[in-house]
Amino acid sequence: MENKNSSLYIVILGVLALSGLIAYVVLGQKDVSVELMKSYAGGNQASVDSGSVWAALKAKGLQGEHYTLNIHGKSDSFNKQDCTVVPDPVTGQYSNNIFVPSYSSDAVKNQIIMTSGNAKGKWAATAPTYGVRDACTASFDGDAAELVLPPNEKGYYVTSRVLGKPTDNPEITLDGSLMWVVDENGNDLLVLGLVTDNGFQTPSGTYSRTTGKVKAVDITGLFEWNGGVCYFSPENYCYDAAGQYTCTDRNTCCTDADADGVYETCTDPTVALDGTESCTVGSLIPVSCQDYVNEWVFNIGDFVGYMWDTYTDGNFKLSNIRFYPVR
Ligand SMILES: [Ca+2]
Ligand SMILES: [Ca+2]
Repeated sequence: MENKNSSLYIVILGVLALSGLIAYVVLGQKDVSVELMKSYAGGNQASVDSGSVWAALKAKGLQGEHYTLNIHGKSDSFNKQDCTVVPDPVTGQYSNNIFVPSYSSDAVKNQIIMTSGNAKGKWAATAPTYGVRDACTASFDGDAAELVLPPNEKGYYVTSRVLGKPTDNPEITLDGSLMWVVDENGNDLLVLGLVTDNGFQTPSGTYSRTTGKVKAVDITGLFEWNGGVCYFSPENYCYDAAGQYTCTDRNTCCTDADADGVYETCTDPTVALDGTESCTVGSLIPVSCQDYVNEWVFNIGDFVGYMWDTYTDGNFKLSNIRFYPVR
């Protein structure tokens, strides 16, 4: 979330400009209403049936509102000045370009961190602006690239197309992992052990430039998360559309040693023979636990970090990734 070079003035100007512009400029590529089916396999926030969205998008020639991310493959002689991202002073918009090496070496991890959150949450209420905050992976500037994706309640349908000359069989592998799951009070539920990660629908995928016409492929599964999360505040996570409570309650022993409202550690309580729970360290705190099946990964916390380890080969030049908001 670093925004190293912008002054407060630019931020304020950007926010004002953006409220109007986002819808018309970034998302302004004609509206296509994508009809969605929901699957009720589990969790309170039913996952999207990718198949029906895909079919509807294909029928429309993959037009429709979306955000674009271009991942460019570059050689070592790439101009490192392009790593610094400054929002447009007039529109407040950020770029949509990220730079990775055309050929990955095993020595350097080239990572793209994507941040977003639950659409009902506190972080979402800050109206985060889509775009790249750090354009380069570690090969070029020593640390990960960063992208911010505005929260959307039903998530996004995500596609990828690998472009460029097919001669050398360019390809990119994306390997996803969860980085942090922070609640509205700043507790990192992942660090506190309150996240049980069963993995992504598609943990990793390799995408190649095929010969002939480039086809978009569905990569939504890279963002569909399976597992359980326990929350201190259940309101944004534990109620279905009909208002029914869908979480399971239990207790945990948590410590807030410096009394700043953020827990540093949580452990399981000790259970006596009569079922009474107690804590050797910390206080007994109730938590509400949700089981997710193929949930849009950014819905599981107020502020969530998800990362791609990227691996490229075959003189990789460009992958065009599109995030179509599901309505
Ligand atoms: Ca970087
Ligand atoms: Ca604390």
